[in-house]
Amino acid sequence: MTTHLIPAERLLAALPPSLQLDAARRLAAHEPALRRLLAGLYGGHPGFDAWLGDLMENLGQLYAARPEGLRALDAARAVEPDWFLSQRMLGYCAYVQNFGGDLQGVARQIPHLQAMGVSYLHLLPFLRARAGENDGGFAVASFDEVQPELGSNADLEALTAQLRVAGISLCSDFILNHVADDHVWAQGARAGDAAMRAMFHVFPDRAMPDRYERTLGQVFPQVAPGNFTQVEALDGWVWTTFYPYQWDLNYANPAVFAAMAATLLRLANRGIEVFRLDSTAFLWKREGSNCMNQPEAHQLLQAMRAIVDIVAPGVLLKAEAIVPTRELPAYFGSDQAPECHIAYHSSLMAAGWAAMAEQDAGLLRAVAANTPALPPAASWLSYVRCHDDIGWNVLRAEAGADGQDPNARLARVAQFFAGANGSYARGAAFQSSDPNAAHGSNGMAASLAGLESADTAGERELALRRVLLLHGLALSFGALPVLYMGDELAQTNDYSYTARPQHAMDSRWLQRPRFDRERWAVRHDASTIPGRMYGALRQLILQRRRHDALAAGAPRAVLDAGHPAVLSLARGPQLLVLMNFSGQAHTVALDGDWTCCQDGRILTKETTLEPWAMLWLERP
Ligand code: OTU
Repeated sequence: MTTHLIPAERLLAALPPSLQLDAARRLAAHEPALRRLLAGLYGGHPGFDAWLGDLMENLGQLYAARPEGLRALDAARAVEPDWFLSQRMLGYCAYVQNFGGDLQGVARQIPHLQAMGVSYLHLLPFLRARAGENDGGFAVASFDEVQPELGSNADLEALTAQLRVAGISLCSDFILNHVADDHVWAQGARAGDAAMRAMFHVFPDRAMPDRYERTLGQVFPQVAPGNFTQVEALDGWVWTTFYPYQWDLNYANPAVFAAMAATLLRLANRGIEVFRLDSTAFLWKREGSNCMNQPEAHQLLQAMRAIVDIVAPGVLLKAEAIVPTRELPAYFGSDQAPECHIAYHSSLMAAGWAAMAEQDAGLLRAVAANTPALPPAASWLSYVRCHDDIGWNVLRAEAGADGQDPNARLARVAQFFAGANGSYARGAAFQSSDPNAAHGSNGMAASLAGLESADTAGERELALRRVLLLHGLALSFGALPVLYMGDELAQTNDYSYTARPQHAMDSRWLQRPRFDRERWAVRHDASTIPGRMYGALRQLILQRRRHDALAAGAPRAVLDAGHPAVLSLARGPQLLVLMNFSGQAHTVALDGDWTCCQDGRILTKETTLEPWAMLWLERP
């Protein structure tokens, strides 16, 4: 035993001499912050020093176990820490089962990803999930096993290695807010193990839950109302922010933090390069608050980042915090305490859809104005759709800023996407418990944009323009854009979930179809809808790669286009993106000459944007 050593030395002692010099450098850079953060969170616990020493020794073992190839990746990334800000970065997100059948099948799809220029693949949850209902894999039973139908750990390691060779980073969800009720910790808690019970927030009666509920929100108000679940074997109530079978972890307990940090590093050592930190906003509970975005949640993430910077510095952390725009910048941390490298810009995503429904880009302009520039090695993540609903509540502040009633306004947007009043959209309202307020909307992008309801070639054309408009926004805003599987082929809603009892109550399954191989087969045929979509999207992707001005960190300014429906986005002095969010043509004045990136036309003085059209212009 080496317990006589100070904590940092216990990390070094676990390493072979060949790794110690590097490790000492990384410790010098990050260990003081780590110690300060952990002392702030857990310093009051008896035995804190011994706990910290054990943690550092465990980190040392995981450091020593990091495979050679990944250590080389760490070194390469250290030389170029802003590598993921390039306009050549392109993400793609898919379910393993829908995209490739299993992990080996995903590996066979690598050529498809390369053809699109993808350099980042987010595979939705593939670790062993709860038996039965499991929220699409977001109820994890074991972080150390792959879901058996999807493959093995060997398949996972083989896939990450193949992707690395292809220049594609694998991103995996790291579901750190909760575990499934059949995870060993939950089983232990139910069996009466006190240490396991302490991994969760368990209350003997309704006294505390009722006090917390006064200020808590609800994520699934219809199918999973309330935030606590009574469990007979616990003889009490356990905190369950999401579904009743997803038990929130108690990060006030240092054992939870230490175990989850080690879990993340074990996965990193299998070759996962980016972790999508699921539900990061919810990690810390405070009575009298909505228990989101608490300062301690940020300290936890900063501590996790310091650990990654010491043990696996090539790894990126991505915040999935679906919160109002003003709460987002905090997820990047500060110079002294960096936090996540990447954060979902869900307000931007939602505002794009709202602009489409309102035929007015006002919400987009407001969100862009509230979006600060980021530190040098940090990036927003932009997207058009994902596996979740489009949550409208993140837009409340912007939607109410000009004196409008934000609830009524966002409810109208949600109704629009549910097809109300003859709208072209084919989607579903999600979890709206109050008909006068908005929660979220579900549906594939193409269906929401009118492709499913289109009867004529003209209507189909407009629907395609609308889907491309939102993709153009995601590709040009200055972010890491992530495409959602199926959108590249304009796949529409999948209604089959209604026949599956374990999915029928959750309309997010509308947007979780299988990869459509028939559409893929005709992707180069411009006489087909998938071919039109794929071809036009590829053109945008290729255009984006050509322009340094479109990199995530390059400057961005929203200009006045002279019409509320038109968004004018300047990316430095040389590049201008014009987007018409309305069904009317609009003429926009131009200063000086511009060349249209799409067709090489020279434009002077003004240009007319057709309904739902978009132009990318560069200085000649
Ligand atoms: C995340 O999402 C996942 O993306 C969902 O698929 C999971 O169901 C959920 O966590 C539980 O693991 O609040 O900030 O409104 O946006 O559930 C994280 C629906 C979240 C999702 C919401 C969400």
